Order: sequence, then structure tokens, then C-alpha cells
Amino acid sequence: MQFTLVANDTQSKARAGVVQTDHGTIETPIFMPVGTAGTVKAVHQRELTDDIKAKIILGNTYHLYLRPGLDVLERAGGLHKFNGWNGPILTDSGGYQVFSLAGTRKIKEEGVKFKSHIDGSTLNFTPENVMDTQRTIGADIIMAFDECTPYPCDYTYAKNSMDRTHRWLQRCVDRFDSTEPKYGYNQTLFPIVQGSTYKDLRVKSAETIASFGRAGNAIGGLSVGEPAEMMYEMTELVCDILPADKPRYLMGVGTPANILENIALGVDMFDCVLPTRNARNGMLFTTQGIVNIRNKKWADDFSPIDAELGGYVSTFYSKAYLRHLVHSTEMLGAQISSVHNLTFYLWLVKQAREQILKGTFRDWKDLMVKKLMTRL
Ligand code: PRF
Repeated sequence: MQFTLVANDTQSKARAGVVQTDHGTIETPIFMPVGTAGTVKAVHQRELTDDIKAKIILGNTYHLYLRPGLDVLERAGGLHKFNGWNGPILTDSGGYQVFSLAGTRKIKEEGVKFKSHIDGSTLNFTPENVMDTQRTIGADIIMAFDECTPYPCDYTYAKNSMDRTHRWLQRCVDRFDSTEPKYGYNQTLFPIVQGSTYKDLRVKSAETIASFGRAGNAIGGLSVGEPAEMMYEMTELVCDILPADKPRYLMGVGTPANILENIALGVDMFDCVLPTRNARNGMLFTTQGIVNIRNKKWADDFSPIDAELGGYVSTFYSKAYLRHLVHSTEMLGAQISSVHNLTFYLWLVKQAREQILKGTFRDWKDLMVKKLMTRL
């Protein structure tokens, strides 16, 4: 994997770049649709490429390990072959899902012992086996095994957890660097900064993560319930320490406003379930602001979902029809809403990149943040 910095914004810390992987090129800033179980929920691969114009998608080690399991994935020839997505894939390590989804869990130096949320069986994730699992899934970018601390988190817990995440990182690196890809293309490992909302811990973690000199770096432990201003403060502190010539990935963020503000602080890559999860609940992100499609006010609004956005579903279907589908719990409602929201997120980061290249990003961002968060 290779990263080329193309432009730096003069009025903010925003950057435009290009990430090259063996499965294709990604222009940054980028948003990565979440495909937890090897599928972006309610979205066909053809819609991902042709309508949404996704460049890279996410998968989750935790879910894929439990179902369909490593034997099936290996026999398929990896996740790309299994689900038919030929672009780049990034897998999260499970270091987040284990903490948010699994039943009773025990964190030890060796790793995490937990109960599957599917059948209750006892499982062990260690830095080593999580590297092996991601090798077998075949992601282009694989994530280190970390602990995402909750918010709020007391200082002592945050520090001990961060130190352990750093020790786990050394074990991840040792395992990753002593194993080979299984399917003939390269894989790369991103380490993850933790440190909760404590400035000194964030500085220490960013310095430690940077010292590993990997091809890209991630920021974890944010957008877990802390105020947005606190997240921005931590992102800025960390971005100022992480090397400028490597991509920076902010995990699990966020709203359109969160994405634009963090781009302004130097983040290049994002993922979040928000556009797809909220789509399934009738919340649409549009170029004019936020639409709750369930509201009575759209009952006979026969205008397109979002004429300015363009794209197939957003211009073909009307708000009134989509409202009807959602009210009738028709599956097509979730499909249209998901494709629309992801089209919007990919449009947003593309616009951001163009504004960075033109040197007009900051003023555009300030206007957009206000506009996009208006409830229509
Ligand atoms: N660690 C990992 N995955 C994550 C996070 C993290 O801290 C977050 C935090 N927002 C989302 N996904 N491994």
C-alpha cells in the first residue's frame, strides 16, 4: 500500500491524497461503507460501485470469524472472491466488537476471552490469532487488536488499557511481519491510537504508534459518547503527531458535520454505520439537510429524494413513495434509503476533496456544516 499526498489546504489542516492498494486506488479524504458481515446491509455490489461510487468497504473480523467462519472464507479464496467486491477491503480487528457485542468477557494480557453473541460459545481473541484471521479474510488493510475504552473512563483504567494496547501492537506487528498474504496480493497493517480523552495519554499513544512506522495509522476510542468538541480536540492533538506522509483513519466517525470537521483537522479516512443504520430507521442525509422520511409532511411530496445529489435512487424515487415504503416496512424502503445515504456520504467526501484542491475548503466546510445538520 502506498500513500501520496496531493495537496495541503492553506486555511486548515485538511489534505487531499491517494492511497494505492492491489485492489485499486482510493482518493482521500474517503468514507468507507461498513459491510460488517461481508455485506453492506441492503446494498448490492453493483449499486456500491455504479451508484454510490464506493472505493473501499469495511468488514468485521469478529462477525466474519463467527459466520461464515474461516474455513469457508479460505475455501472461497478470501472475502473479495466470496462477496464479489473487487475493490479494496479494510477489516476491523474485533477489538471494538468484542467490547460492544460479546457477552461476558475477560481481558487479560494474553488477549480477550468472550462469549459469542450468536451461540454463546467461549472464544479467545489474541493479537496473534486476530492477525492470522485477517490474513485469511484477505483484507487489503488490516487493523491491530486494541481495546476501545468507554467514555467516560477513569485515568488509571485508560492508561493501563492504552499500555496494554501498545504491548498488543508489538505482538500484532511481530505476527503480521512473520506471516505472508494467502491470496497473492499485499496486505498492510494499521496500528490504532487510544488514550481516552486524556491529552497526555493521547500524546503518548500517538508518539508510540508513529514510532512503529507503519504505512498508515488509525485513531480509535473516539465518538464513544464524548462531546464533539472533545473529540475534535483529541483528533487535532493526535493528527499533529502522526506522520503527514501516511494516511490517518478515524474509526467509527460519524455525522456529516463530524466528518467535515475532522477532515479540517487532518483525517483522511472514515467509516461509520450511521448512513446505513439510520437509513433503516428512515433518517436521510441530503444536500439540503436531514429528512425524517416517516414524517407526515412528506406524505404527498412527489419531488425526488434529492435532486441536487443526483444518482439513480435519489432522483428516480419521490419522498412520498419512499415514505410509503418505509411506513409499510417494505424491504425496498431500506434499500433505497441505504443507497441514498451512502451516495450522499461519498458525494460529501468527494466535494471536500475538490474544495481542498481549489483552496476553498474551510469556508465551504463552515457553510456545509450548518446546512447539512438542519432538520427539514
Ligand atoms: N477500535 C477499533 N475499532 C473501532 C474503534 C476503536 O477504538 C472505534 C471507536 N470509535 C470504532 N471502531 N478496533
